[in-house]
This record gives sequence, C-alpha cells and structure tokens, in this order.
Amino acid sequence: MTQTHMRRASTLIQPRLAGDDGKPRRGGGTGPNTAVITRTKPQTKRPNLYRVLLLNDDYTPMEFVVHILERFFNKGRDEANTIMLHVHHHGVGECGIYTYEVAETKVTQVMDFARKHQHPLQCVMEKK
Ligand code: TYC
Repeated sequence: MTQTHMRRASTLIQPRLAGDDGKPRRGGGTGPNTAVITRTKPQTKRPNLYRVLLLNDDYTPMEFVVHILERFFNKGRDEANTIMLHVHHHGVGECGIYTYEVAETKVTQVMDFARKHQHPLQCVMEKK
C-alpha cells in the first residue's frame, strides 16, 4: 500500500515535560530553556593577609619570647632567637603572615599565654 499524502504536522503529538510550554526555544528545541551563564574569569581570589607582630617591653624574659616563637609560630630555636633579638633591638618584629582568622588566633594564644605567666608581652596583627 502506497502513502498518497503527507501527514499534517499539527496532528503530531509530542509529550511535554514540566517547564515545556511547547514554544520553540533558542537552540531549536521546544524544551525548557536550560541556558547557563558561562564563567569567563577564574573565580580564585587571593585572601587578605595579616602580619603578626611582637612588641618589645622591658620585663618579659628573652627565653619566654623564644618559647612563644617556637610554640605558636613553629620557629626553630635559632630563628626564634633571631626574631626575639630583632624585637629587643628594634621594638617590633614579625612572627608570621596569615589569613585573618589564623592571625587572630595566634594573637589570642600569645596574649593568653603571656597573661597566664604574668608577663606584659604584647602581640598585635596588622593588614599587609
Ligand atoms: N626586652 C626584653 C628583655 O630585655 C626581651 C623581649 C624581647 C621582650 C622581645 C619582648 O617581644 C619581646 N628582657
């Protein structure tokens, strides 16, 4: 048997999924618009960094400061001694550079430890 006429398009039945109103969409289909925004910039951002500083005073024992640098800033004995002497001679010195929350934690740890041992040692942070 031979087909003698074309079937009218309007008689075709297309099942629809949710979000499909049957109208043609960009890209040619009739389904829901699934366009996404293309990222053009890498989304990596450098964090703000903070220096943690020790301040000199006349009373905190040198050995206590060296211990602080070993314990909270992971310095070896020689580097800890060098930093302590730098603070002793120049009034201020850098213990390390950290993101905000890490720097804040170091400052709190040092201040709590110094207070516990009744030393006036001061530790501060400053934005780089
Ligand atoms: N100046 C102190 C002393 O002579 C030693 C010291 C060094 C104190 C560093 C604090 O951050 C400091 N005993």
